Amino acid sequence: MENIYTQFLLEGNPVSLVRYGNGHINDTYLLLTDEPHAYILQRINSRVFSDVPKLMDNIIAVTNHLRRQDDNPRHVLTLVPTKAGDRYLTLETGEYWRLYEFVTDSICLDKPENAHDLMQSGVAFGVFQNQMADFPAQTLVETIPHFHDTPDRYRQLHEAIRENRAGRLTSVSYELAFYLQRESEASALMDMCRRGELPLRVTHNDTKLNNVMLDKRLRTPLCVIDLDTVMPGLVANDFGDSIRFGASTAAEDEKDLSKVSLSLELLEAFASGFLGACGNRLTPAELETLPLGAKLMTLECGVRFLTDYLNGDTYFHIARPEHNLDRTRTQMTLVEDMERKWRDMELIIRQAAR
Ligand code: ADP
Ligand code: GN1
Ligand code: MG
Repeated sequence: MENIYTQFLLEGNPVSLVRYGNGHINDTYLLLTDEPHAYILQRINSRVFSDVPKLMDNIIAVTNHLRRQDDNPRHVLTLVPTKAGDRYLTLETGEYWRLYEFVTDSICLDKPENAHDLMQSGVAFGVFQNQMADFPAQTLVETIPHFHDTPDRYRQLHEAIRENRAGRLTSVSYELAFYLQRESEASALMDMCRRGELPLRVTHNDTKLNNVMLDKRLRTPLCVIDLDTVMPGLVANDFGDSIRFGASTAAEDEKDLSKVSLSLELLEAFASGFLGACGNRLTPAELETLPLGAKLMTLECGVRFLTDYLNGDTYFHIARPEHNLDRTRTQMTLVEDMERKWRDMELIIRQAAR
């Protein structure tokens, strides 16, 4: 790895390099130096992202735009150039590497310790929504086409069923039945968008709590990270993915499903943080779709985990053989709990919107 990081313009001498974080897509490392200066080194997943140079153009454009509005270095992801003057490293092997400044004095959470943490992540994504509102969306490349096209995710699930590449089909009949029962609901948001009832905005599209950095001491938002999927999209999806991940009472891969439920307190916290930061931008129709965003993002993510399990775990990083199946099941439990709590979800979100 030395041949990778020494090609970047580092401050200080590297002293250690370790695998870092819990992202499911890129290979991420923490690089420490003998200066008080740390970096995040990433191999970009070029199986998932078919055009990495265009993806990096997106990130450069988005971070430049954010920096023009707030130049505090802790508030925007900062790429460190290579010694050759490039914004990222391209190897002859076809690998792409990038180096980010480690956001100083920050923490990144996989689980909120309390409602305040989740509220602050809502503020971070709401501020991001505001800061990107005047960005020319049509200049962004779709880094993953049909990323939150839930019916297309079902199409991919059907393909995985037909191919049964890992020979796991018969072992997941219960889970499959659950997801197929809800297939007719999958297109609701896409249909509204097609009918012109919802605006396409610049959205983050991967609004998990662990894609936000908070100040280590104050637990206030610093910046939004993981900008690989910033694309035109629906605000309900950004809202919904945060709820799916952050307002669950258990981890995304919890094995004990009795621990998994939707916390209405956490939903309220995220909604008030997010809507407090960007609510007045949203149309009445968008506000009405936020509960649906939470349910469809959870359903869609479950479909994606199940598809990947059937395909033999080729997309999401896994740490154990049944990892994607465990994730599939937590999303089912969460969807069911949202169905039970639907009225309360609507009331809480309407209240927060006021
Ligand atoms: P993935 O697409 O695999 O999720 P991320 O870009 O989200 O990759 O990075 C994975 C993890 O690395 C994050 O969840 C966070 O913990 C950490 N991380 C990424 N970028 C930074 C940064 N600039 N400063 C501090 N931590 C970071
Ligand atoms: C991936 O990269 P990461 O871990 O932040 C995935 C998201 C999923 C999420 C599920 C590019 O996010 O879409 O919702 O896992 N990112 C991509 O945890 O597919
Ligand atoms: Mg991430």
